[in-house]
Amino acid sequence: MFARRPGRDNALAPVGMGSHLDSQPTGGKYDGAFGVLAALEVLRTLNDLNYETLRPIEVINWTNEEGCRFAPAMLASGVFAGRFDLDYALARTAPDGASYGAELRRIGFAGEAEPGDHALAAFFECHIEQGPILEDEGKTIGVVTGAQGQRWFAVTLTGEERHAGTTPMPIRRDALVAAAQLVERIQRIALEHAPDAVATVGSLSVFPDSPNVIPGGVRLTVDMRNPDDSELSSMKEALLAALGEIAEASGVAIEHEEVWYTPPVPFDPDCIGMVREGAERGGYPHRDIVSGAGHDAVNIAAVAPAAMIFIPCADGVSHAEHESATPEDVAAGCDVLLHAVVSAANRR
Ligand code: HGY
Ligand code: MN
Ligand code: MN
Repeated sequence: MFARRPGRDNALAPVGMGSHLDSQPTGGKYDGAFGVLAALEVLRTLNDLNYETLRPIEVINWTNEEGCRFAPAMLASGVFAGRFDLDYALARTAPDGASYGAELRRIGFAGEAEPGDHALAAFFECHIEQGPILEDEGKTIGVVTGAQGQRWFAVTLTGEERHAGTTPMPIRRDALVAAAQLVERIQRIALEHAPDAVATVGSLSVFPDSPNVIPGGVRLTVDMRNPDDSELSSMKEALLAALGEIAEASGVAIEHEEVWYTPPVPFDPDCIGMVREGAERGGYPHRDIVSGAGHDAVNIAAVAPAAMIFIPCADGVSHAEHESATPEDVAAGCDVLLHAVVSAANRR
């Protein structure tokens, strides 16, 4: 969704700013929404000041950033940036069977624009850090220099459903026991790739999910991340080795699909500089930081100069309902966004 404010020369490509409005099942009020509202606040401020930029500027809301209902994450910005084709994205289905395309049509979000025919001169995204670094260091602004790489997997374990009371332990092929061993191995892979690796099994379903049936099937997700691409590959290799070892030892069949790979992405040095100038001009304590979370700006960086502005969040908590940020930090983020966007929009 693009909301456009004309500039003096509307033949020039616009400067975009925004984030996403979708959330997690127990998400907070700031992840995504802060970035879209900050962009709207910049627009309103420019209108209040009757200030005209050379280039048009646009407030952008990217749909399906979280990827928890329709995997993978950052789906719409990925289509915009040509990292996913449109048919692939529209066909993505949720656990309840709904397709992304049908849902977009149902809520009136299915636009007619062709992906790729909307040039951006630059893109800036304001976001809470979603981690503890800025708060721990007493910094108000994170000058985001890039984002770490991610690999997502869907793993299916198939054992044998049998009676929980009559089946002797040695002959069982219990998919949930194999899955439990895998979850522990995945955590060990991250710890073995310290200090920067992270890995999470965030979703796990058991079939037939009955108290007195030995689980015949388990489906689980793996989210692996690392700022270093070769380390991320090494984590993937360790995962594949673990799948083979556990399948061999347990007699449970294990299949996996690599759902998504996004490499570490550096942001644009000029845009980073405009963010840093905005922080300095506002007198905000700031530091460079690499994003641990994925963001739409990471996809947009493939087709336009992009950068991000972080503000602290309480205890570094995000993807949880008690996620919060202070009004002062939110205002500082809006202020730096204003300066970065105006600086970019006044460049021919
Ligand atoms: O998962 C992420 O990094 C983002 O918050 N969607
Ligand atoms: Mn987000
Ligand atoms: Mn998020």
